[in-house]
Amino acid sequence: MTTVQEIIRRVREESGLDVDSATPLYRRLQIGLRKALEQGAIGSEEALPPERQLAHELGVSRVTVRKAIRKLVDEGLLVQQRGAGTFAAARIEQPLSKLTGFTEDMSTRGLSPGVEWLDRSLGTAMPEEALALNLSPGAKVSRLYRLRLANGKPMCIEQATLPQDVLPDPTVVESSLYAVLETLGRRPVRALQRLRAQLLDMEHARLLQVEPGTACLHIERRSFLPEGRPIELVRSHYRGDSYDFVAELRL
Ligand code: 16G
Repeated sequence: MTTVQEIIRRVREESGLDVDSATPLYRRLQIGLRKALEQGAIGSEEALPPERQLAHELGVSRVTVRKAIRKLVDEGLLVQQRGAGTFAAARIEQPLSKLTGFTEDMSTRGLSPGVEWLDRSLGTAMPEEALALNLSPGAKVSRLYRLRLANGKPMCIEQATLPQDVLPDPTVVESSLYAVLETLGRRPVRALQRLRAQLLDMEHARLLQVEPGTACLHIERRSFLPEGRPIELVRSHYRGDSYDFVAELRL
């Protein structure tokens, strides 16, 4: 937990409020607060110093503070609770060692999972999909393209490809793919994931409701049945400000 003075010092440093600049003060404060949040100077679910104190110590008006905060609430980085104050939005901690699905992950956290379908279709495997899923060129595949939400907030975009003999009809997936695979007796038991940082393009940024060029976490997952057959290739873009992937390491 950072002290109020330390938070204010970091925000002042990152905002460049004393520098001559054509950028409006609220915008500079918004950038400074965002950086303090991204760098962890204001931790997950930690309270922001009161508006009045921020305005006083940073030498700006309360209107400026309020405007910067409102912008960050719109970005999903801050949440306001009536009568209690403003807090850094909670980050989701996702262990990297358990093979679970999004619906299950959100439900165990008491969050309500949501989905916005962008596409559910049948098609022909592209070369990299055929390679990842051990299919012959031209094999039929089911594709699922969706925006996933937690309590209505966009969390990630997922593009999944499965062999058609594993998932014959993609439209049967309403909310959880893993629940459907379970009923088909084809739930994966193992997966390989590759994570890397990426900058969001216009389309993905729009869907995730962040500025284009914002950093995200790109994850590629290949999941396998008990006998070793790869049955799922998923490429996801996670909002960088909402997720922590946590791995336990042992000697
Ligand atoms: C997770 C998986 C994704 C899987 C989905 C199933 C990662 C990076 N991705 O989002 O591969 O298809 O869960 O979730 O964890 P569902 O059962 O809710 O459709």
